[in-house]
Amino acid sequence: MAFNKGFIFGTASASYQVEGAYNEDGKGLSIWDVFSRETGNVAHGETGDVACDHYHRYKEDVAILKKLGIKNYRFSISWTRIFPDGTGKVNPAGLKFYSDLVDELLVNGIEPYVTIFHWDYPYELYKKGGWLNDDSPEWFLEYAKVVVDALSDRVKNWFTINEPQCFIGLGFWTGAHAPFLKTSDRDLIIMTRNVMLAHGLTVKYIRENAKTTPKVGFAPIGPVFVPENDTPEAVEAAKEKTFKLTKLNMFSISWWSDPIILGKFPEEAYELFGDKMDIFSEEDFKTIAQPLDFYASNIYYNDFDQPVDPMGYEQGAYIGSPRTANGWPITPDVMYWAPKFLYERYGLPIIISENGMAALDWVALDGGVHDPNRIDYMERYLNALEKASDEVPVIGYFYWSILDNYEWSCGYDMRFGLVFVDYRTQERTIKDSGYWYSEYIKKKTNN
Ligand code: GCO
Repeated sequence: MAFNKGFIFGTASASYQVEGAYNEDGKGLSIWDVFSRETGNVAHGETGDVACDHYHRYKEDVAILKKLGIKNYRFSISWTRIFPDGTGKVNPAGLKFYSDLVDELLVNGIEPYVTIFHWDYPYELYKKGGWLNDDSPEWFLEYAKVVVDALSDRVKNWFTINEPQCFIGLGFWTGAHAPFLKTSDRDLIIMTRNVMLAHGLTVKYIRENAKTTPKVGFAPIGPVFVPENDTPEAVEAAKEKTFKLTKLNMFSISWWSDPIILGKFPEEAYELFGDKMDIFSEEDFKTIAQPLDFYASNIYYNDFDQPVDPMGYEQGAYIGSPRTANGWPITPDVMYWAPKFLYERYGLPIIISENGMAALDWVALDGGVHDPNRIDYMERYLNALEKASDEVPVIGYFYWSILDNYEWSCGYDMRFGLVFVDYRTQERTIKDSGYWYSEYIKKKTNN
């Protein structure tokens, strides 16, 4: 059992969650800047105004990556740093920040992996209808072009969008994330189309215009079912449940990934939503289904049939079951089954673009941050991934996240980092898990 040679070990982050400097150097407002501060949306009313102050401290943060020997870093670009109004006039200072960050990474021997959009949608465009507006794919392309033109001489690896499941599903379906809305099926389907077109147009642009040969994909989530036992029947049943649409499910894998990779929706989409699906033309699918270099997936735990059990335990939990600080079940087997199922369906090399856990970490009397639970979590998930990589091509793993950061509507309570951040002073302390991951990478890349 071993990861392939050249396996990509990295960590991930996202602009709104770490950067802060929300209104500096010409940056415009995103929907997170605006809606996080409205009463009742986010725990303790916290915002990303300052976050980890990464905008000013990126050199220190890159130095930490280097010290830990983490040679791949996934981060996202804040659209409104580049286009304060979403389209129109470019803000050179915003572009310079990312160009400097890329340089800093490269000088330190760290490969940049750029996510073009990780949820911080421009407020000015939201006011024009956002993803509901049929101009929205072109707005996205206008933004993506500027990013690609400026960075693709140095950046080779691209994720167009992060988790459409969440920025549409949580943003407009369950109402748990900005802009905290619950919209109609019709609107959700229109938004789906525009997001997919934005992705497709951007992939095409990158392929045709990047200054170095690019590797392109996107980063959906993977709510995967795990077989109840080892029999072929159980494996088949789990696979079927993983990809089957039984209702309008904004979190589904097949709803988003089938059109993007296979060029069509699963049959059930047409049975379930009838003529609401007519907005998709043959031409659309040609734009949407651009060839990709990998299938990335953010994976934290497997899906369960029973969302809430009679005792009120959600998602497969039972009395005293292992859970992370935000209540997510710890299910390492998903790291074995997900790559297998996803590879079988989509036929692309697999990257785990996020995996990690929240814990209630603190700085101990001896000045360290001791998080044996996270080390155990990582070891279990990585073992399962390594086992999968013997059977299907798995090419990378990004731990979420390098720093503790702003966990969206949970505010700062949930600490996912390999590095502890004291938000009062911005002091960083590498956790035991950070040192552990460093040793792990060394060991596994020397194999
Ligand atoms: C996501 C996002 C990250 C989260 C992380 C932990 O996957 O939800 O990409 O921004 O912070 O997943 O919830």
